[in-house]
Amino acid sequence: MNGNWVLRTGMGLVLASVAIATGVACDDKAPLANEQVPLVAPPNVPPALRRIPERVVVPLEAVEKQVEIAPGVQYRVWTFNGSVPGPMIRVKEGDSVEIRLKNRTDSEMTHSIDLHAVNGPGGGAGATTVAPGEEKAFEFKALAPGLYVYHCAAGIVADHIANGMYGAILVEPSAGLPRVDHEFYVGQSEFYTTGDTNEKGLQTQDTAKLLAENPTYVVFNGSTKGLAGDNMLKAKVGETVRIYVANGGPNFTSSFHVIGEIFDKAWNFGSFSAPIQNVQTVLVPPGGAVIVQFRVDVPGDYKLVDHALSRASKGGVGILRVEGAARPQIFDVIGTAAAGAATPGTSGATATPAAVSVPDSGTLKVTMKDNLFEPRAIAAKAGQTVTFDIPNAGKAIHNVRIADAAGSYESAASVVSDPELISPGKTGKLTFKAATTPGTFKFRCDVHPDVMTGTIAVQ
Ligand SMILES: [Cu+2]
Repeated sequence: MNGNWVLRTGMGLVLASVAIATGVACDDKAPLANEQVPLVAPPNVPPALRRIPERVVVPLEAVEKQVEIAPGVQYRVWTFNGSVPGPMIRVKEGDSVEIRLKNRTDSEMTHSIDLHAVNGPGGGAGATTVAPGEEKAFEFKALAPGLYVYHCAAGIVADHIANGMYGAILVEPSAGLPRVDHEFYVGQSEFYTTGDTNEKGLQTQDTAKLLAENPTYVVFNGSTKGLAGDNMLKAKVGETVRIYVANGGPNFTSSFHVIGEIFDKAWNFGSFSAPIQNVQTVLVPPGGAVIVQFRVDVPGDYKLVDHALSRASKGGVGILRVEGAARPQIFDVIGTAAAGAATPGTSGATATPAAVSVPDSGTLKVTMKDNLFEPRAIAAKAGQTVTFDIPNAGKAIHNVRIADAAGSYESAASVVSDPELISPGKTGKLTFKAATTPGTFKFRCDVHPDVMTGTIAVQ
């Protein structure tokens, strides 16, 4: 949401129409317009384009800034226009595209841009190598439709990409693309930090890990929360979703997969030749892209992952939340009505195991295994100060978050374990004061919200 919205003036369309009407050729020497393309930060995608090629201007800025790449983990990213990945650039087949790259005066590094959509030396990198405070530009003809990666190509290139300098440029085919309900832009990339995964504080790049291709984080859209929490993707039952997936790498090929969905269509390697159909997982190489499209049929949370799933514990999990009415003719859990265990805290008393009471000391061990808590039904006394000791005995990262009195995990009144994400073998803590009046509170693991749930009955 923090990208630039450079508004289209409409002038381009008018001039282009005049040119066609009067038979003026759309060649490089007679540019039709100098319209700035709209640039929006991920996961947003700029709107579909006019049908007539134009001359367009893409204003980019190299911005170095400190951001949070995981809860409590700060890192100085290098970016195009302030986001990781940089904004998705959308141009039309046949457009003449002027790329302007300005390097902010407060930058420490020289940067550049190599766009894989360019036919020309270095993809434009040589023409745009800019020291702090400099601005340079070049122009290219968007000859071939497709989804392409762009990246900084200054210095040690892997270094600049691993710090966040990559993005996607869509060269829309002349005939346009079929309309869908939602278009999203997802970038996968790695961070190589001196500290271990989830080690808090300001981290710097670990060059040895970078050269060994041993990342500390593998993330979507620049952080472990790039597509989760406030940044999760949303759609409604019956809608169509298209995702433009770009892999900055710099090193890992992504086995991109949406858990619980089948891609109705996938345009492999970002090429708009005939799509393949009914695909489970697509390969997205570093410096490459894929477009996937599917209809969501059943409500629920769908996880976006790199199916090399060890990477999920390094942050690479996103959420697509689908809302709407259940479709039991497509997906039905047998016996849900009787068990009720899927919604703890409501009518699930008969299926929930006997509650374990918090001792008078107030401290209770709540062990996190992969996919469940033990115990998961807990009883506490009204007003009691309770501390959960939370060892992670599983192989995945987990946490514990207790919902607020209204059952919401999103509100500020929900309480979360410390650390917020607990690695396998580590132990977290969560101290809270039980409500002063009886009631039932839900808790869950934010990473596995569908399966790792429990209840605290305040008596
Ligand atoms: Cu750079």
